[in-house]
Amino acid sequence: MPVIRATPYDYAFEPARTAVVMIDMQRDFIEPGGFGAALGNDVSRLAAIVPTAARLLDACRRAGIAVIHTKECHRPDLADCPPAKRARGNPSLRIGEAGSMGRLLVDGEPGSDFVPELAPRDGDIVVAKPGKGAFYGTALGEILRLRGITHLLFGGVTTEVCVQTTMREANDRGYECLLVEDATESYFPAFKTATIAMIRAQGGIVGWTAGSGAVLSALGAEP
Ligand code: TIU
Repeated sequence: MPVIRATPYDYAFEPARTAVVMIDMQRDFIEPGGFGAALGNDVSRLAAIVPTAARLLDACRRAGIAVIHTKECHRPDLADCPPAKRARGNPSLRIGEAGSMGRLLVDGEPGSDFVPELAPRDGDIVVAKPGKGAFYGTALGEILRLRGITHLLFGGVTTEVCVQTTMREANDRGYECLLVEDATESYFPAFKTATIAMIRAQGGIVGWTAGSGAVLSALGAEP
């Protein structure tokens, strides 16, 4: 069984019972003119992890690990968007309003799509989610149950919002969760650091963390 040299201790997993969940690597969060920018964030930091995330997904596919991409988005009629979410932050553009990549955070619009380097491949699974956590309002739990998945590797954006929320949801559901430290990023470096620290504190209260190099070596891939 492969073992990742992780923190706070080694993480052993069976590839056939493991999925990698790449959270919300969408143009709306990573490129200028999208939802992340409308909230006032400097989005330039997030693009830096794209090559690492792509290497991680490729290695997982080769190892027989299921690849799941999530995307935060809403129906075009916004019937699944709580008014409180739409109003939050008094943004320059609200969810559903038109920006340079189409209507913000609306499924099917250019901004809701994945960055091209991380486009889903044949056999990957895409989960559209209306919330920050990927289990809320989605079939993710059923998808994992039908495949007998017990272990989840996480990457994506942003570390302390959708990634952490989803990891906490998964941890409470009994999954063994590991965050790939250099395959996740935040608009706020201190929040990323704090999130990694709080996940693995107290003996791994939410799960494990490891660098992508440790994951790739466990998979027998070139770091
Ligand atoms: N604002 C922010 O940091 N994140 C989000 O709104 N969504 C995700 O993290 N995907």
